[in-house]
Amino acid sequence: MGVLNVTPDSFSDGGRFVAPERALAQARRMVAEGADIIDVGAESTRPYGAQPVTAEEELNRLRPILAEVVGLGVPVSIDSMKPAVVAWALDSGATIANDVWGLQRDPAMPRLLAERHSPVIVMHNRDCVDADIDIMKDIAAFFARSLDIATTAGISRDNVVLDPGIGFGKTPEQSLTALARLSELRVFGLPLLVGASRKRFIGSVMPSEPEQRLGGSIAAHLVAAQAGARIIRTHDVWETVQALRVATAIEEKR
Ligand code: HH2
Repeated sequence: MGVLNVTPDSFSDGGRFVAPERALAQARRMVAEGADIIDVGAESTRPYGAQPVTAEEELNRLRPILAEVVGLGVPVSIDSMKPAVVAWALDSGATIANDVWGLQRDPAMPRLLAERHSPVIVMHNRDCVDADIDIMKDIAAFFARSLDIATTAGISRDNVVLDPGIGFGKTPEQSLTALARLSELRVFGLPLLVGASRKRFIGSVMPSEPEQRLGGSIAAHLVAAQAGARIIRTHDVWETVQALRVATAIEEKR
């Protein structure tokens, strides 16, 4: 899954793809490099310094590009926590909802996704970081709650992908733990998505700016894939696809 942020303030690529022609060029490039899904976001969810935006502003950022990204021929997911934005994106050809609040922020979200029979990425999140909790217990309890909400709303379990939300409501240590113990989340029997790309926990292991974290991102994504992640969310598609394919080719010789 290649990340396309049409935002001025995303933590690693804010402002780079706000101009529609740049956004489209980046989407085309990611598809050519091997992305199977493009995840389009118009609001930064970074833990510090993100500017909350209205649904209207998100739509203004998405309108010039979404249909053309859909036209590239790979499934498009919409990274938004606002049901109005997700509804518009699904009407415009996006086919997957990426909800960084795991159906738990706005009750209109599960209703909408049930109505549209839309696949949904349920990501773990927390309002407050708490270094003292067992993060795996918290993630599992959150997923159980999201799945209850999904069932009640009429969302088919087959349409749910689970994501531990690396860097969301977690200390860097907890993000590392979530990656180390990812395979425990296989008990839900659902596909797992991991997005570690350029995130802060990498800088906690080796101090670096987001654009200097490609090596750490690839290491985290290979570990995640080996633990069972089926979808990897990345800003650096070519390098990530290459790493995953080489790891798979080696694995096949075992
Ligand atoms: N991470 C980010 C945003 N959306 N969605 C899912 N499902 N999983 C993630 O790990 C995830 C996500 C943060 O990365 P990015 O989009 O680059 O930054 P920003 O939120 O600042 O735009």
